[in-house]
Amino acid sequence: MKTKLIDGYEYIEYIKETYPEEEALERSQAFRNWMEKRRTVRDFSDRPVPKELIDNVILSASTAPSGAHKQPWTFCVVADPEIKAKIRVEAEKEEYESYNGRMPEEWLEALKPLGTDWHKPFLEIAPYLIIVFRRNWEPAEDGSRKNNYYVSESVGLACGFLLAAIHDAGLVALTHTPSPMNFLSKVLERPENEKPFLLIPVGYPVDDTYVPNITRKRIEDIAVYY
Ligand code: IYR
Repeated sequence: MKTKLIDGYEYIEYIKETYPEEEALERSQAFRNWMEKRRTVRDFSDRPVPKELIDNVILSASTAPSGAHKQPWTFCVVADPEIKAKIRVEAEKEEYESYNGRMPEEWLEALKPLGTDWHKPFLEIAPYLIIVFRRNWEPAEDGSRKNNYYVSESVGLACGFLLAAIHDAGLVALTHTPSPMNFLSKVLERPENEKPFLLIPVGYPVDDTYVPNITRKRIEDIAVYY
């Protein structure tokens, strides 16, 4: 490994990952086609998932860039049926209130094609719940708080990487946002520097799975070239 000191800090040689144009085009098309197949799934099978798969997708998520490379995330992985049941009870309590008064009519209308409601059986059926926490700061030895930076952006990126890794492993996921979700800090006894960010059930889909017939925006709708 080639190394170099710059301003007193060690740098390592970056091993380039570049391709001839034609190969790059093929790869980008293949990657795009594969990403197009990813879908949010709500109907999970209880088929077990090896823990090593979960370790790997979390490690892939943790390759995401983060503010000042602070990696301000914690992935809590829940397989324990009792904890899953507790989470379901608490989530459904909040979701019931949301769907019955807290969410405005326009929001409920927007969700209708997706078929969501306050029932969250997947919280008990999916073999794993990955609850992603954002670490707003780090506790220092002397009791003070060390800052993290761009925490939302960083954790959002890590969650994106996580979903891609889950898809790559042949698993499915659901980005669930019970609201408010502070109950997760209590149930999982998380320290005060961590706040829940996303709850992601992971597993295999049931045999006969249907997902909403949605389309994705075209390049003209999402990109502006200058
Ligand atoms: N948190 C609720 C509602 C919900 C909100 C959005 I925006 C969605 O895309 C889907 C659901 C729930 O999880 O059901």
